[in-house]
Amino acid sequence: MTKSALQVARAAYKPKMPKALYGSVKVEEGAATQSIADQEEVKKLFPNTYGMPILKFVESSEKVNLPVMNVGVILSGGQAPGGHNVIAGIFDGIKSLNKDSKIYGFLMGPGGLIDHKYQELTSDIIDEYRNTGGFDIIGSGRTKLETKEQFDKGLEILKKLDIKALVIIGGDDSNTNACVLAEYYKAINAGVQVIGCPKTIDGDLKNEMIETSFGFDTACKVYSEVIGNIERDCNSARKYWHFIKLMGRSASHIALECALQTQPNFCIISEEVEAKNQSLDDIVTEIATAVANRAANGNNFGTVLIPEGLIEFIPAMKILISELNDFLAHHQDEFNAVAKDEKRQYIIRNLSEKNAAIYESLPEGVARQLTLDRDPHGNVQVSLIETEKLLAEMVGNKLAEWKKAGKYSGKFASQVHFFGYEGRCAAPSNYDADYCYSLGYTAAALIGSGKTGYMSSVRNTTAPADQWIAGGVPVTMMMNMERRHGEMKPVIQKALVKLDGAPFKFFAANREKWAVGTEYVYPGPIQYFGPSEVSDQPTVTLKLEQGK
Ligand code: FBP
Repeated sequence: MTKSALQVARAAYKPKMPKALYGSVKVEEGAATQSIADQEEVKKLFPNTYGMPILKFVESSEKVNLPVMNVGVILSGGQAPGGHNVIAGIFDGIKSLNKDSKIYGFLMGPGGLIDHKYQELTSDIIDEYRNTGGFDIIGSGRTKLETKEQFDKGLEILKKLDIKALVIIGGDDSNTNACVLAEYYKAINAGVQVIGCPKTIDGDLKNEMIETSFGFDTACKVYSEVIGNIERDCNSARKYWHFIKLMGRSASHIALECALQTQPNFCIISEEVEAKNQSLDDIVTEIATAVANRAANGNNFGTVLIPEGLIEFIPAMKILISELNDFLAHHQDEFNAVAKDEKRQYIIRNLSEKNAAIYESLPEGVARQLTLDRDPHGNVQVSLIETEKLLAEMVGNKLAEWKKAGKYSGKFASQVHFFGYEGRCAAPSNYDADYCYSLGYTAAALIGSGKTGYMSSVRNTTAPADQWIAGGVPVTMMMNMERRHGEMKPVIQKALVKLDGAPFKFFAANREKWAVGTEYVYPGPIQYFGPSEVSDQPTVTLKLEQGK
């Protein structure tokens, strides 16, 4: 592999860790825990892993030398910067407990465990990937690990490789499944511990004990750099409104963090749209008003940030999508037989009156996407809907109406962008490099302490790394019961943007000023070297959440 100059220099970076992890550690156990809701139901489903205490690792003078403990690792779901450092941290941590322990990576996600596809990760391989972005060391995948057959199939290869612990690096669903697996292996006395690590750029796997999911920091910094560049471009040319969609599936954490970093003229927060029961037209009117207000000051340019999951948070769109899903599930063949230019009218004729009116108001392209792009379960793939184009087009139409009515006299030209994949494999920021390595090292300490059903937790991360607190949180503690595919299931509760939380409140208190003025902030590219106040900054979200 030809390496860039940055990659070569970055390979030498030594991630910072909580002070306690540098030598031998001992575990301090807190009080027994319970799930955040539905305690009785969750307890019944996890008789062996429910109620365990929160753990904290503290320095110890005792020398530990544990027996050989081979460990398996799985990267699950979408890429997030820092995954390689989690694996490096596990590797170094496990070797510190016994140098003869081995690490095996299961290839291309949880599917690798089921299909027995794996690779031993030796020190040469690990060294090639330290502080790099991507998940390419072993690949990732979205196979769900959830059935007994899969668990048993996995156990065969774990036994063959004498693996005593499995670390699943994934988001809320993967960690839920990791916990189900931990419970199952404990119930059948399989002798395999299961530990989770919190991953996802979306930032929606967080709670009292998990401050943030790894990758969120780097991805937001990458997007904010480019948003800042666009802001500067639009403030230079003064002729475009830029509509920028940001990845993040459902929660708007990424859009909010980027807004906090770059102070755009407008940022939609899906959770607020839902809480205010806003329609698509309400959102379009709000943006058009911002455009008109700026135009009145001679500023025919601006930036709008749009969270990827917006469509599903607009209550009326949610109802429309649900009716479309049901209708097409039963009439797909009939729909396929309709001539291309008749399809739109066919849908309008067959929807309920209210939904037909909403559908009719949508621009052609989006209406088509709602009926065409469906996943294997028959659901609309909302992430493929080009909301940035939809809003740019609808705002343009609204302004044209206002112009006719003499209510607006500015000029409106738009550009659209979608930032997502370009942030998922960036070289991890110092924050993510340190956080991930610490998460991995903590996972190794949890394994060394014989724990299962825990998620690796590193807290107090707005302080310098030596003051970070490493420990473990029982996964059952984060669970509640939710309806999934028509059945009540125990799942880790997804963290959406809290409208009464400090990051949103800060945004809400400033957004009017940012809408009218041109108060852009240009964060520039991630800095891997240099003064700590430039290169070691955590996200604004985290700082505000921790009152800093
Ligand atoms: P994870 O939750 O698995 O980390 O995935 C995050 C994400 O990047 C979302 O933001 C996005 O909607 C989705 O993955 C895209 O998935 P894919 O890589 O399959 O296109």
